[in-house]
Amino acid sequence: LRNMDWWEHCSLYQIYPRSFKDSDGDGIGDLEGIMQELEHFVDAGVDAIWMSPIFKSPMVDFGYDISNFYEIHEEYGTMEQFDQLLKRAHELGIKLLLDFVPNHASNESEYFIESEARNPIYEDFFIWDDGIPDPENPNSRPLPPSNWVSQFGGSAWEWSEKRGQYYLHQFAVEQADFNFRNPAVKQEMFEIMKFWLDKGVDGFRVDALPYLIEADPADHGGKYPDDPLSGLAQFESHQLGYTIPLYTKDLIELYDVVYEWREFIDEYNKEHGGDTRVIFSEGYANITMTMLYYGNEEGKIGAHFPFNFDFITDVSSKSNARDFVYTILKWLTYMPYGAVANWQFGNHDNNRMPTRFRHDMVDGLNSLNMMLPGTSVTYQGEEIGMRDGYVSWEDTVDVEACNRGDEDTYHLYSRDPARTPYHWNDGPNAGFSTNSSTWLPIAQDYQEINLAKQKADARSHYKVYQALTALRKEKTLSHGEYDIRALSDSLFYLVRYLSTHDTFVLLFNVGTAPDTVVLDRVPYLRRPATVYISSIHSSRNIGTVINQDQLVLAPGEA
Ligand code: TEU
Repeated sequence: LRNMDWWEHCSLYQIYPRSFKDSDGDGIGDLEGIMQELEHFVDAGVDAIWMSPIFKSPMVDFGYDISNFYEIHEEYGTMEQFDQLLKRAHELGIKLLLDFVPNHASNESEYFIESEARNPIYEDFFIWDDGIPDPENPNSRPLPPSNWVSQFGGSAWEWSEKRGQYYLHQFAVEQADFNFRNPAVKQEMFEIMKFWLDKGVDGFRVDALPYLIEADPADHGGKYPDDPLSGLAQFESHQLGYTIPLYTKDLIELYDVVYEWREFIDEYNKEHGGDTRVIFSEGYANITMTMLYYGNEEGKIGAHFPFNFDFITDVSSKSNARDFVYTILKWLTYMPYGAVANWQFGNHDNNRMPTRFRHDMVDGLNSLNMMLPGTSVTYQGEEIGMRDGYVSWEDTVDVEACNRGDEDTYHLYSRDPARTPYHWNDGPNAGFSTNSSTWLPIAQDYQEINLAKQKADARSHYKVYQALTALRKEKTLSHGEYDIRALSDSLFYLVRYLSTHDTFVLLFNVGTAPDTVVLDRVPYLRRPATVYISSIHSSRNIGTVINQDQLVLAPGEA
């Protein structure tokens, strides 16, 4: 069997630092808190962690608006604490990846302040434009250069009084888009990566890549071209969906930047030796554009893998077994030959997994995540089946919800419910903080759903999760073949097999009624078989021997 590099089959875990563990009682998670709980990852069987941004930031988008890419945000701790955290993680055998946000910087960054002041070094660091003279009021402020819209609502252009020009922001007004046609910007990005690599980080999750490059006015008669209007234009004005982002998203030039980063990191790996440092790219795009992050037909190589969001975007509680199989095979079919797959059911931008699916599907979904070929990704809390927290309009802090929503509609946009603090135990504030108020409220169900309880219970989501991370050490799961098929609208199987090694079979009833599997229909399933892991509400205990011809699975049972 070939030697696998760590990232090809690891259990990767996303920490949302603001909500993981508060060590100093200010109601906000911090690095020292993560440090104190590092053993959790050893106990859970996690191999690698990626952390949402921890850099200096005014926190308009909770760290995705970075004002200094080389400093630690003061609420999260100090550089010394970061160095210690990295050292301790490595001592425990855990890899640590940072969130690299190259698309934009905070309007409080030195880059932006100097750019706005036309300091020649930074003048072209962002996308600046005069705008279009208003034919009706020639003496008033010009109109925005194009109809481009921000992901967080409203125009993507913001007027700067100081510079007398518009700047582009595809996210919040306070997140100015870098100009990636400027070589100095590209150079700065290498410097930032090098700074953290020199500290010893194991790589980066790279943020918001589809938005990296926009159409060049030079190719459009000197003007920023308008995006075409979508069918929604008649219903909503200047909102997301109003336009089709033809000139602002998925531009082919952006991939060359990613390929250059890969060359850089490969070079770094070669020069420095040690364990491989990696880049995992983030971007919601169609399957073709997503696969280009892996590399292109001309042999260019990009990210070690692009994050696979298909379980987030393509399936939900409304999906049947065939939808699941189709979604899984989609990625495996389009992926370039020899590439590494990855799977995830949630992150800090989307409703939590048990809420988006059903509560009774937690163990089945974690099993699927862990048993598919490639790397599994867990969002903080999925190991204990944490659900969305309720966050009232008054408590809402997500910039997207505040900008796009109002008291009646904010819940359609808010990412806060997936970001409420982690449930360590059933004590005050779920053991997250000693402060009586936390930056987001603690979800009401923390006494039912928390880590301490699940460690004590004979059966729990957490125990299933531990069994799964252990199971992943089997050669069959790292190196084996797969076979996936729907047996009915509600039931599908995933078989992992490898020559003379044990075969592992996942049977999953994603439907809402009991369903029967005829075991002869599951290839490679030899009988008698043994129940190795089962969902917590299953009537089958671990170790149960299956020798009959058919099995009835309860709704959600796996
Ligand atoms: O998200 C990028 C992204 O594609 C967003 O459009 C995402 O789909 C949106 O948040 C959904 O509501 C990344 C980060 O994950 C997100 O937290 C940041 O807000 C965003 O970049 C800007 O940095």
